[in-house]
Amino acid sequence: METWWTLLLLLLTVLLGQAGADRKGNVKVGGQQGQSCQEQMSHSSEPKASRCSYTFVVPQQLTGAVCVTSRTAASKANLSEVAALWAEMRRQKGQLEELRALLGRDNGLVEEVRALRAESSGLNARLTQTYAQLLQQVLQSKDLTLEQQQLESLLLNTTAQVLQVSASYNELERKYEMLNSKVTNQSELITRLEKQCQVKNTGLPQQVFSVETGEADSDVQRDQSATVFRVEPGSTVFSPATEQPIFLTHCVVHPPYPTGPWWDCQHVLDSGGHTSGIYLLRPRNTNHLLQAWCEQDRAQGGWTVIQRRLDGSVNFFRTWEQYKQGFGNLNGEYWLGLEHMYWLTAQADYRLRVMLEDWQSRQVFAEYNHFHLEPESDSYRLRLGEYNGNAGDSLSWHNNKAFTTLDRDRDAYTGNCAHYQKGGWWYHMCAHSNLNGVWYRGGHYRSRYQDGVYWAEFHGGSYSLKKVTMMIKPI
Ligand SMILES: [Ca+2]
Repeated sequence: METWWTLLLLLLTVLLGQAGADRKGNVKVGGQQGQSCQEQMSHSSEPKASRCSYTFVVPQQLTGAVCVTSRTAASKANLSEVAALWAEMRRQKGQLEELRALLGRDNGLVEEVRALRAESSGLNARLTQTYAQLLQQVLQSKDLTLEQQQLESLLLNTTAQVLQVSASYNELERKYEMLNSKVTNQSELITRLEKQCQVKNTGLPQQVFSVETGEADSDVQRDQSATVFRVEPGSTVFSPATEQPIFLTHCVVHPPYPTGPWWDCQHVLDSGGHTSGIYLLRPRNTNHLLQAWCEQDRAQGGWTVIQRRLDGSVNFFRTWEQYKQGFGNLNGEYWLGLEHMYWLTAQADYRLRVMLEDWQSRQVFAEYNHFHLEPESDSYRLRLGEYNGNAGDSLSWHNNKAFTTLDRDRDAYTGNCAHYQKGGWWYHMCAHSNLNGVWYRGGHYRSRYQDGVYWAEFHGGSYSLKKVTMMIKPI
C-alpha cells in the first residue's frame, strides 16, 4: 500500500511540474521537473507562498526532481487511517457478506424447519387417524369373535339336537322293524301250524324246527343267551319266561345231519347242510350263540356271511353298540356284529371273501388269506392277510386299523371319518372301501362326501355298488 501511495505522489508531482513548465516556458535547471520546482521555490517567497510547500529532492540517479510534500507525515497518517478505515470497511463488508450468507442459510434452515413442522403435523394427523381405525378394527374383531363363539355354540347345540333326533329316529325304526317282524312271524306261524296240521293229517315224515325265543324272526339275534328248542310239529310251544307263544324264527330241515348249534357254516356244510340259509352257531369252547346266513352255494360253500348289502333296506349309519351286536335282517341286508366276528375268528384261522356286483350285474371278488379281529378292548382292530382276486385290493389299506363309528372315533383323521362316510368301518384317513356306507341306487352318485357303498379299486369312490357280501371261512 505504501509503495502504491508513493507512486501516486510521484505521478502527482510530475503532473504538477509539467503544468508549471507549460505556464513559464524556458526553465532548464537539471531537467523539466527541476525547473518547475525552482519556480515553485521562487513563488514560495511570495506572501501567499505558504500555499505551496513542496520540498525538492534531486537525486543524482534520477533525471528529474522528486516532489515530496512538506506535510508528508500528516498525509501519511491520514492515508494510513484511510487505509485502515478502508481495510476495516472491507473487513466489515466481508463480515456483512458472511452474515448475509449465514442469514441465507438460516433462512433455508428456517424453511426446512417449517416444512418439517408441517410434515410432522401431517404425520401426527395420520397417526391419530390410523390409531382410530385400528381401535375400531379391534372393537369389530372383538364383536366378530363374540358372534363366532355364539354361532359355534349354536352349531354345537344344533348338532346335539340332530344326533338326538337321529337316535330317536333309529330307535323308532328299530321298533317298527320289530313290530313288522312280529306280524310276519305270526303270519308264518299260522302258515306253519296249518302245514303241520296238514302233515299230521296226511301222515308225512316229521320235521324238526330250530326255534329261538325272541321277538324278531330273521333279525340279527338280540339275545345271545337264547335257548334252542326242538319242536315237534303240531305241539303248542310257549316261552319259558313269558309263557307267550314262541315265534318260529326259521325252519331248518336237517334230518340227515345233527342239529346245531354249529361252530360255523363250514361245520354246517361238513355236517351235510348244503342249503344256504340261516343257521344257529356257537363258536368252539364258548357259550356265545349267534345266528348267521350260511352261503353254501357259491365258492364251494362253507361261508359264514358277516355283512351283506343288496337293496338299501337297512340303515348302516349306526352306533358303536349296534355295530358291536349286529343289526339288520338275516334274510337280507345285515351286519353280523363285531363281537360275533371276534368270537368266530378267534376259534380258528379264517379267510375273508368280499363279493361285489355293480349295476350292470358284473361280479368280482377280493379274497384275503387271513382274517381276524382283535377284542373290543382294542376296538376290534382288523388283521388281514394277503390279497387275491379280480376286484382289486381296497382293504389292505385298512389293515391293522381300529373300527370307528359315529360315536367312537378311532381313525387317524382329525375329524371322525364315520361322520363323513356315513357308516362304520376300519377307517384310516379315511377309506379306500366303504361297504357300510349309504346304498345309492344306480351306481354313480352325487353327494357332498364320499359316502356311498364303494370299493375304490372297482369303479372308484363315487360309484355305489349294487350288491356286496363279506363272508368268512376257516382255512
Ligand atoms: Ca379321527
